Order: sequence, then C-alpha cells, then structure tokens
Amino acid sequence: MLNIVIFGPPGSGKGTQSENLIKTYQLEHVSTGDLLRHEISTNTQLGALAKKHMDKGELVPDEVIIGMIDSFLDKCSTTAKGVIFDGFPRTVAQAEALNDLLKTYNTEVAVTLNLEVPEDELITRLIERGKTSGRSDDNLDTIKSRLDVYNKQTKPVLDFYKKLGKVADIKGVGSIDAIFADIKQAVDSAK
Ligand code: B4P
Repeated sequence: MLNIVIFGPPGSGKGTQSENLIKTYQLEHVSTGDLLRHEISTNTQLGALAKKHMDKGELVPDEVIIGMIDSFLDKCSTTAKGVIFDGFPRTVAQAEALNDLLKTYNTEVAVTLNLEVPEDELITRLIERGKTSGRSDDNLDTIKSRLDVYNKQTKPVLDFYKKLGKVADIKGVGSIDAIFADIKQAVDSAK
C-alpha cells in the first residue's frame, strides 16, 4: 500500500493538494477536518464536542480522532491501494497510534509531505477562504490560535517522521500545479 501523510500548518494546501493526489494515484482519502465538519453538520454528539474545540482553534482530543481513523481503516483496508491522510496525524500520540494501526495491516507510512508556507501567507489565504467558506474557524483570532497550536502540538510530528527518514519538504508557495509537480516527484521516489 502507498500511504501518504499530507502535513502542514492550517491553510498550507493540504486539502487542495489532496484532490490532486486522489486524481493521480487513485488512493483512498481521509481528512479528519472533513469528518469532524460532517459530524457537526449532522448534529451528532461527537460533532457537538468537536465544535467546542474547533471554534477555539484547539485540537479535538486524540482518542476521538484515533477512533475515527481506526473505523475508516476498518472499512477500506481490503480494497485500498493506499491512503492519503489529510490533516492527520496532528500530535505525536496520533502519529504513534497510526504506526500501530498500520502495522496491523502489514503496512506503513511511505512519505510525509511537509508543505512549507510562511505565516503571513497562511493568514491571507485563510481570511480569504473565510469570506466564502462559512467555516467558523476561518477568522483572525481563531486562525492565530490554530497557528499557535500547530507550532506547539503539531510540528513535533515532523521530528517523529524525520527519525524514520520519511519526510519530504515541499515549498508550498506558488501555483497549485507547480507545487503538485514537486509533490508528485516526492511520492514517486517514495514508492
Ligand atoms: P482542517 O480541516 O485540516 O483544516 P486546515 O488545516 O485549515 O487545512 P485545509 O486542508 O482545510 O486547508 P488548505 O490548506 O487546503 O482542520 C480544521 C480543524 O479541525 C483543526 O483546526 C482542528 O480543530 C480539527 N482537526 C482536524 N484534524 C484533527 C486532528 N487530526 N486532531 C485534532 N484535531 C483535528 O487550504 C487553505 C486555503 O488556501 C484554501 O482556500 C485554498 O484554496 C488556498 N490555497 C491552497 N493552496 C494554495 C496556493 N498554492 N496558493 C494560494 N492559495 C492556496
């Protein structure tokens, strides 16, 4: 299986480039952010819990997220050629859990694509998206909290994958197609 983690701060292009990855490699795709927003829009108990955290720019507790990934893998593992993990893992505990879960399917992460984008560009993109997205977390105060949470809780995940030799740094500024060309090169050499 070709398992890819698409990694980066909020607004770095994870969701955007995941769409290109899906088209090119026909892999399964899981976005924890999308799963959580689905729970919120369908008014589930999990959605209510997630909303409390997401509106403040905080991470949703690890056990909730790991449970969602566990059920996702349970449903797709027999047919999938591989999985794109979009916005997951976001903590070292999530990365360790993913390793353990993938081991049970005799597979592992092939590459972590680390999208690098300067903070002022991230803020500009998310404010712009906020004008049309209807997302309650795309406002300046929440964006600043999300960036802070990324630097403190999520960035250490990179060291976890660096120790395993599984990180490809990708310059995430420029045209979506030019960025994807670099992504494709990194994925093809990890295959
Ligand atoms: P996510 O849904 O993952 O949201 P995100 O970080 O903002 O990234 P997204 O993929 O949506 O945006 P993209 O960079 O593609 O998470 C939302 C929240 O859910 C988190 O804050 C957290 O509370 C919770 N959550 C999710 N996963 C979790 C986990 N594992 N553990 C705990 N909590 C979790 O794009 C942003 C914008 O940039 C778009 O408008 C796009 O059009 C634009 N853009 C993209 N590429 C561009 C380029 N090259 N140039 C110009 N603009 C570009």
